[in-house]
Amino acid sequence: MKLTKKIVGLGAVALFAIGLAACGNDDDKNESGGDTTKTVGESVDNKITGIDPGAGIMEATDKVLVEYELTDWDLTTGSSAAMTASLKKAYDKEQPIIVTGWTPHWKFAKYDLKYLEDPKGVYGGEEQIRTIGRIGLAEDLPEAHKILSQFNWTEEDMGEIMVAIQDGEKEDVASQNWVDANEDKVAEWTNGVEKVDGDKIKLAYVAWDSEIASHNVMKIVLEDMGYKVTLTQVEAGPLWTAVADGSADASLAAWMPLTHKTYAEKFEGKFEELGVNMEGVKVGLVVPTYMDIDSIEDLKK
Ligand code: PBE
Repeated sequence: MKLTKKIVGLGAVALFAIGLAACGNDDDKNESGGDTTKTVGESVDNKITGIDPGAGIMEATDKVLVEYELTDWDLTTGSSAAMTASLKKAYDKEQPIIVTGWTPHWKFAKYDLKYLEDPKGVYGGEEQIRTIGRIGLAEDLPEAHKILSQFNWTEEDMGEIMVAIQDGEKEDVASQNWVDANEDKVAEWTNGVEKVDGDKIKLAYVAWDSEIASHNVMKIVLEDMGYKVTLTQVEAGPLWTAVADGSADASLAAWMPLTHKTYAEKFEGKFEELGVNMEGVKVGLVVPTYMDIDSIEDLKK
């Protein structure tokens, strides 16, 4: 990732970009992040704060515990919102915490955080977010199929919406503001598409901050093209099942090639890949920069 490229714009966008630039930066250690006589494990009760059990990052983190021989460690389950609440609580008191984290996410704009290095590569490298559709979508809803296939944006785009929502803006308002300010981008997605007259389409998503932003934007774009759009919020497993059995038309939430590999393999042949909607995304273990550790290997000490 070219870090300089990330530092663009002003305000929330710049903050967000700087947050991204800080990923993997290991020369910004501050305080020790807790009692120096304790090991990292002792300082966090051998606990990694996870999210919803169906998330790909949870499966990968279970694998991390095995591969790095962190046998006496636990990964707690909860939700994306509970994870960020725990992170805030710890961060405000400068207490140690280890969370399952991902980019793009507003937490890098709000807090000084870093990814722990993953020398074994369990979390993979740069991931992509891909759009998936049910079999038959191209025939049944060709205009939507085209929009969904043409949809792609950047971490900075998504970051603007996530930060606005985190700052208290309603999801639909933050998304509408972005759409209004980015007509050129939206015009690329709708290029060559005819308006429809109230056709129904159902998009499935998980309540991850990144996916809340993307699905709310797509809802507005499809509505502006004449669709009646339903957003259904589900867990990751039911999301893939819904696209595979046709009860949802599409989702913008397929993190590949690694994060959702198990789902993609399970439903192989039962969905259509409609293209990459974002490049260079990432998942891993994230800690505040005040913690004096750099690598997942350091958790063993
Ligand atoms: N996430 C955000 C998801 C994909 C999007 C990293 C939490 C996951 O782990 O499945």
